[in-house]
Amino acid sequence: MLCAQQFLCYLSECSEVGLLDVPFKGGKMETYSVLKDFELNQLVYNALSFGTAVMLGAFVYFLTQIKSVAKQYQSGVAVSAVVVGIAGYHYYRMWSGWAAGTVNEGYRYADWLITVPLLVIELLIVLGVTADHRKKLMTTLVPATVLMIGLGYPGETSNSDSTKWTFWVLSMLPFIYILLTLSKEMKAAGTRETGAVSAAIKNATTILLLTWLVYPIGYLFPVIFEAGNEGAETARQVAYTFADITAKALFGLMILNIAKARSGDSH
Ligand code: RET
Repeated sequence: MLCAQQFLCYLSECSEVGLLDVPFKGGKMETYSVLKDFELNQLVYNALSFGTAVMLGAFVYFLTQIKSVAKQYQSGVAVSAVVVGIAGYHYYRMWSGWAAGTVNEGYRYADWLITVPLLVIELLIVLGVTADHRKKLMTTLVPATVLMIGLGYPGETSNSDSTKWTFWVLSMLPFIYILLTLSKEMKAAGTRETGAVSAAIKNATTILLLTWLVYPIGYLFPVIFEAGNEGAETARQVAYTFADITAKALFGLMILNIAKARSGDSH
């Protein structure tokens, strides 16, 4: 069944069907897929493709919005554009790798390593904290994000449950610190402000807390289910992808909302 489908696809060159990007080797068709289950493999392929499309679309949109906010918030929107631009590139690489039958978790972690500190920075730009306080927050929060992602990688790429748990616990320490610090700052900013600005900050807080929680849970899927379970691997990939879309593109929109609400009087 799969072979017939692939052959038809090959004839009609319908290369958008992930598994069916069929390399032709030595007169014999070879297919490469990460997961043996066709449906699950296709689901991850589609999620990664969707992620690429959303990130690149959001990149163009944020670029068009930079000038729509007051000068002091423009860099916040520009950073949002940089974040989804970098993610669009990494998603493209993950998607095309998956289509070729390979997974390189390095792209995901390289992406986080660059974009998570940037997300923190874009938030601090529109939050309205004093320049001094912002600097202080950045000097602890940015290293904490790097530590969180750096400690997650060895666990993510290990096959041993005990290694995975060890690095999960280690990575949770900076994670908890970051979430507590950011939610405290956001709560304070929400109360300091009134009206549309306060509402926009509260929305951004909810999105941030909910989506960031997905990551440490998604990481544990292959530990909770047995290693190599294809359903768990699919769930992990899909969870990370949707969390990334929310944490970068939707959160970017929230940042834009805050910046626009703040620009209301002055722009
Ligand atoms: C890891 C390892 C296991 C423990 C924890 C993790 C946290 C990851 C987070 C990633 C956030 C990424 C974002 C990307 C969006 O651009 C590394 C999975 C706590 C919180 C926000």
